[in-house]
Amino acid sequence: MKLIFAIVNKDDSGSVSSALTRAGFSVTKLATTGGFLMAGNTTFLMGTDDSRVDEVISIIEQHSKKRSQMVPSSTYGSSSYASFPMEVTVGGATVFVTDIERYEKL
Ligand code: 2BA
Repeated sequence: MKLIFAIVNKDDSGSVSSALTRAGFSVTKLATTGGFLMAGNTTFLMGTDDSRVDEVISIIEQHSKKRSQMVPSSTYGSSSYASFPMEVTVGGATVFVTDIERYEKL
């Protein structure tokens, strides 16, 4: 069994959540904040069989869009007084898959 953490843009979270639920996965959504942009995103927590991990990743991929976002260059630690907006690409999704040692529903 695997535990999947998937960080997605909050604008995609409704669509990702519905698609995963429709496909029969149990999902927990956490409201999280990215350390770089300090913007809200959503982290999904899912426990599933090893054989279904690729299916989860494929669903998340289908429903997570890449976005360009402008950030002040001071976010990069610039020492200049002037702050120039710079473009970063966010998403589609960042996914971590870990082994579950023990799983209980009590
Ligand atoms: P944030 O940390 O707010 O990062 C938003 C986007 O800013 C990132 O998009 C990336 O394009 C850019 N970025 C992040 N750190 C940077 C840096 N030190 N220098 C330059 N650009 C940087 P994504 O890579 O798609 O990440 C989206 C969100 O996923 C992140 O939000 C963070 O919440 C999470 N995330 C991404 N990689 C992670 C990791 N290795 N561990 C934990 N969380 C991660």
